[in-house]
Amino acid sequence: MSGIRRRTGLILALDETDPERALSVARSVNKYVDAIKVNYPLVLSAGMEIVESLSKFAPVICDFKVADIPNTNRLIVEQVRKRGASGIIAHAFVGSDSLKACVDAAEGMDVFAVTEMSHPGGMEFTARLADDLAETAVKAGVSGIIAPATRPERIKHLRKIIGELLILSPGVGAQGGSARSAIEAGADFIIVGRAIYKSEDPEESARKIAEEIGFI
Ligand code: OMP
Repeated sequence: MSGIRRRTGLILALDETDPERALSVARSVNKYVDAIKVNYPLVLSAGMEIVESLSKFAPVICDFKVADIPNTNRLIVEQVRKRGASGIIAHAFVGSDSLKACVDAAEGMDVFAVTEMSHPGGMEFTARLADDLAETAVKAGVSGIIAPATRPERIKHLRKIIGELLILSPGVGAQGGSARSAIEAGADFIIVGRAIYKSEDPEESARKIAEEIGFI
């Protein structure tokens, strides 16, 4: 079960480093997104306060790709939870104990585990390990996994391993993937960054992608 409700199926990856612009993009695309994902670029420029500010528009997922020993992972997840985030992204390659530590510390917040990464370098190591990473994620009790929209056939394959868990899929637009193909392959949510926040009209770009996803 996840705390993020699917309405449009679109998650905004807000990697904008100007805090004012980040808030203005969030405000304008608000009605087309089910969650906002923040990563280091924005948090390092705006501070963790941005999580609370963005939560007014949509549930926030902290994409910190947590990848450490269990104790450090737990401490990170606790801090993120205290800031009111709804979800956190962690790496599974550090091992089942580390990933489980994230789930245990999440207390209702969603944990999403990275499997095969969407960029070309994702083929070098993560693709080879993706099946094991997905299995580890299931056993750890995560809410879902991150799988590449740039390789829809891999979404289809990973779906067989994770069953009903959620698939969040980045790589649409700037990385060349298509929202429709990822959804048809079995993704539940599409993660989109530059094609929205760098667009001259973020609201219209978000609307078009939400329409392509097809849940509204
Ligand atoms: P755009 O390429 O600008 O749409 O952004 C994609 C977003 O998804 C960025 O925030 C990435 O950090 C993130 N991402 C990937 O692109 N590929 C992955 O394999 C995993 C992630 C992620 O964990 O969200």
